[in-house]
Amino acid sequence: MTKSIPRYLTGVATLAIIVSACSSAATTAPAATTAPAQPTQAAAGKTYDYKDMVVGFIQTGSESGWRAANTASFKEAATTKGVTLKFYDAQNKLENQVSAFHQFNQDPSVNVIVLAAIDVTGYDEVLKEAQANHKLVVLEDRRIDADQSLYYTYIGSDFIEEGHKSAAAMCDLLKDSAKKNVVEISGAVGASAAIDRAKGFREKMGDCGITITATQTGNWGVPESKAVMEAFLKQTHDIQGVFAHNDEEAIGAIQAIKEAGLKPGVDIKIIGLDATANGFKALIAGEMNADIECNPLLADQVYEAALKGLNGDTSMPKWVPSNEGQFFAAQGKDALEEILKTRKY
Ligand code: GYE
Repeated sequence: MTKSIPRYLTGVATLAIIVSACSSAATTAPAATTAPAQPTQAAAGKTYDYKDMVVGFIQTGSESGWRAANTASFKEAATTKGVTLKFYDAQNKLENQVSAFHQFNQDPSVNVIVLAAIDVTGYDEVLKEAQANHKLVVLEDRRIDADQSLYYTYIGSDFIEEGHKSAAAMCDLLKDSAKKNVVEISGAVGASAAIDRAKGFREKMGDCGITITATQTGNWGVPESKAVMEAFLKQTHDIQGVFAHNDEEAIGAIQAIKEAGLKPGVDIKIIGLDATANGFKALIAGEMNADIECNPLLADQVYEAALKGLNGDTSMPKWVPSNEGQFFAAQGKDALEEILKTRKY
């Protein structure tokens, strides 16, 4: 039974999907075939184990250190648990994610689909298709604006809370500054991480009278964020702080500030997000003042949740927020170097 697939779903030709763990390596998408097996609770009496789990994993792309750590956690945990992982890198294109999702829906071997959503919308059709094909869907990293009945659970950070923490940290950094003009280098437009961090920061910035005087996306990357900060500095040097939505964006801003003859972390306070190794190095150098952690190591929680779902567990909450901390240059070089030694990303 071949379904008529919407035009935009046929746009992208065969997708490159990397298969790993206990099945032999292959690199091309499985062809769409007849109606898939019925994995979840429908398979009465069957108790699933990790070796029965075939996961179609739809990653955003490879845009940052955080993303690399997130991808590595899924590949490593799949090998450790014996999960068959079909990994797809969407190169940060929504249409690629939707096409891969459709292909996994049509793949009879896949019983779990994990999505790290590039955007908050655009997945309803393939989510409904997954439900019709008895695929268990787990969201990781980023939330989406879809009916919760269309996915099993979401495991990811409270990005609004990260925005709150960022504003509180900036308020503290600017407590002795008469002026509190802050520029924002935001994440990719449409990403829940960017939308919610921006919202959280704005909810708390009024506590100390911070004003966001300029905002623009740096698309999670160093070079683009450097160019954004150069443009901000061309406009004015009356900037007391930078709120960057991830470490790469903060590092781009730091480079531009230095090239403008100013001292990052001193003349202009810098806050980053993720707390990756590169973020720590900027903290240790005193060029970044605060780094709000966002945990990329989500694979174990996601696979555990998926196994519960395959075995019919209906007690799983719809959102499992990650546990996260924050780090400050003020903690001192030695202390931060000790912490850095203990971190996996
Ligand atoms: O902050 C950024 C990555 O979704 C939390 O995406 C993630 C964000 C992270 O590109 O570095």
